[in-house]
Amino acid sequence: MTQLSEQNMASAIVIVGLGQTGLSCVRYFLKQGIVPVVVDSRNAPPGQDELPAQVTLYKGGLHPEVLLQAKQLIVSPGIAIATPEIAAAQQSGVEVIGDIELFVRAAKAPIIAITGSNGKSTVTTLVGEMANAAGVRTAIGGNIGIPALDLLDLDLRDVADPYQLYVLELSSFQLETTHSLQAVAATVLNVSDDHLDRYADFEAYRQAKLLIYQHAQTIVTNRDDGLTVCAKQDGCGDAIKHSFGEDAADYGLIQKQGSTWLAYQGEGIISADELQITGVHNWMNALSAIALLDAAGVNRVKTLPGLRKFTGLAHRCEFIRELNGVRWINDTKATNVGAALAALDGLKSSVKGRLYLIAGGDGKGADFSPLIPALHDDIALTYCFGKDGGRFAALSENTKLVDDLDSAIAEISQLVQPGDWVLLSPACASIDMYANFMARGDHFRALVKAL
Ligand code: UMA
Ligand code: ADP
Repeated sequence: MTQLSEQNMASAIVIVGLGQTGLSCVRYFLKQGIVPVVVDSRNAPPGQDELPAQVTLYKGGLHPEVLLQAKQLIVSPGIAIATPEIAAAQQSGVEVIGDIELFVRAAKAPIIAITGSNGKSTVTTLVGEMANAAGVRTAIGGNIGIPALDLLDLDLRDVADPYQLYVLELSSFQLETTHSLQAVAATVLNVSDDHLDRYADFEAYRQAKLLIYQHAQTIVTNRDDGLTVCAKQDGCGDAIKHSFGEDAADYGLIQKQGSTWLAYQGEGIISADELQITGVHNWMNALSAIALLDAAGVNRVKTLPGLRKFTGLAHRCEFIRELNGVRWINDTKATNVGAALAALDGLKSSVKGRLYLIAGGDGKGADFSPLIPALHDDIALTYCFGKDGGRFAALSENTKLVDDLDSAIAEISQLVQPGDWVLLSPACASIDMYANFMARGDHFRALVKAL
């Protein structure tokens, strides 16, 4: 472990966590001539090989002696600010913020801010593509996997052509350490059980999400999910309010010329038939994107080519192949119950034969019971694996517990008939068996392609 030196102990800026976020914070400070120090609880944090030599890393613990002497802690989203060492520093007067707070203090363009339990990455990408289609130079980042501070780079290097709009996907963890966000438009897309291993209860998780509305110019809520609605006491009394939903009010759906249309206050904007993304949940994603861009003042007509072209993201209800009349779908990004339910609801009307589900992994403390009706009604058989595979298998008699994805696919491939579909939509995180959800999806794809 690195020894504390007098010089490093004097560092005012301490970055807690050396993942993607920590490294982006290091780059940000070094560009301004400030040398931070980094603390990480792990013995071998992932980014240590990329850390510039002048930055000292204290690893193998959270080193309270380093945290207590700091002026500012920049805490990575993977670490709870309630962690005793961080809470103690905060109580002694050290400022505790996250990378998004640094970003919003420095950003020179308006910010569209997006959170929710599901659909964040889809809507963030879609808003970015629609804004760019309209000729607005737009950058997307945040929880989507592009650290927000890295987006500021281009502004500094290329001041002649700076970004005109930022679109940030924000997690509840990031919102907890952000205080100065003043989004031009903010949305909570939906709220369902997630990350209950990190929060005292569901309401605490929801309240963290609602922080996105604070000081926003316009807020966009989901009419079909009352949990996204912000009350005055949640800090959004003065914001302009819009909503999206399946009825015809405000941003909604109407029937026109025999088709479903996405509409604003009853006026059709675009027919759902023109979209390449499918399922009602994706129509809601598109409506929220339109509402956010309207609020940001982007010319709606010019954004629509971006919406028409959008084919969705990999790992979200991604079609892998059709083999002997059987369709194989990768929805590894369904890391919670709400996302798996949306996939089952969205796909079931298209399945001509039977649907096989593959689920399980780390359930993050969630209650799986909302899935019970779907497991009985819509699914031929559910194969379960991973840390919470047993808990999943107990939900229904229609389930089979297997060791891993390889066994699930090997067994299912012997059972399927033409017209059947096989869906990986785990309702769980992947970290018990994979580096991340993408590795799980890549494994599924490779196994299915090898059939
Ligand atoms: N960790 C330690 N000790 C430390 C620091 C971190 O054990 O001292 C662990 C954390 O508990 C966590 C892991 O390291 O399990 C990664 O945490 P991190 O904060 O270092 O993560 P980053 O690599 O910086 O990635 C984070 C987001 N990760 C989390 O919030 C856990 C990424 O979202 C995000 O893309 C990235 O910043 C850029 O903004 C990922 C995620 O899973 C995709 N997010 C959750 C979600 O979407 O459900 C919220
Ligand atoms: P997030 O970034 O919030 O995890 P993604 O866009 O990556 O969201 O999608 C994650 C999962 O949620 C996928 O399985 C996808 O099919 C599902 N999903 C996408 N949009 C919605 C929505 N509006 N409501 C519920 N589930 C959704």
